[in-house]
Amino acid sequence: MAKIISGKEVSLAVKQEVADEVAQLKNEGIEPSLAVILVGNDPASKVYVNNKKKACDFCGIRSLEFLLGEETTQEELMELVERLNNDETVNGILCQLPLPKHLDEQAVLNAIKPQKDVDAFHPENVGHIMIGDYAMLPCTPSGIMEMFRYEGIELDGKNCVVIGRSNIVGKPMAMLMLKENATVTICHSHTENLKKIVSEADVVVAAVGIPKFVTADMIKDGAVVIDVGINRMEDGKLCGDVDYEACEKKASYITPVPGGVGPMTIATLMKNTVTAAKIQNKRGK
Ligand code: L34
Repeated sequence: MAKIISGKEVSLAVKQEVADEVAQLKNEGIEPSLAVILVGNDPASKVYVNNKKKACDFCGIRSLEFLLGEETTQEELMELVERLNNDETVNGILCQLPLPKHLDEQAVLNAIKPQKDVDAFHPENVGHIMIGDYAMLPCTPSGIMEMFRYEGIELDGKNCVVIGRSNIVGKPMAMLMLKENATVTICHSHTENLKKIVSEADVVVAAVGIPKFVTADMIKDGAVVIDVGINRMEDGKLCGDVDYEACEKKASYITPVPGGVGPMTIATLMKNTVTAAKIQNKRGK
């Protein structure tokens, strides 16, 4: 039986710390603020953006929401980003992904001022992460590292396997675990012998976007299993990339969906917003 790593519990601890720091900053006349841009009507994105707003309220961070129609043009979106870049009262800018198909995602991410890039998706920030010298980290991988720290899970020398190679999760996740001296393997849709590779892992991070992709026969006894997937099933229920019921019997630690990695993504965003506010007010890194 695995120990369940509760994203609710860990994220609450992180958000509490952030709230304390925000209170202190406000005493010094600094009010951290986050602008979130949502384009279109994706129902999942709406839920996530709403959860971000709630977390801002909890932490005392000022939040601005820009809800733009599905038919928004690239030019309009770029203009909004530019306006927020130049607005000194805005510390963090996040454009919720995915964007509608007609919009160029990378162009938008490239336009966000690196100092305000609380997702750490701008090429300049991605570069900092490659080198291992950074102020802000992408929210999901960073939230997962926070879970490891909270539970005292040591990565040094461990065999870590990331399934998925996205710029948002897979690639940065691998870099962060590498920095902790893990031996990291990234698997993806073209990987041969994926099952064998995963079955040798001490830590598995699943970020593929396929319900129950990771089955119990792929998991080593005592492995740590982190589930990044949030798949919406026909019955409206959420399902991760891991066959939770079966893997839970073999793993030493496992994250649930919902209530696992998702809330951590949001807690880390709060942390990054405060970091951005401090940098912009010249209060250290
Ligand atoms: N720019 N786009 C940008 N930054 C991000 O960091 C994200 N991500 C991913 C999608 N697009 C993004 C998020 O915010 C995924 N993500 C995210 C955020 C919050 C939650 C899940 C994913 C979340 O709140 N999850 C809840 C369940 C919510 C529900 O009911 O659907 C949970 O307990 O997992």
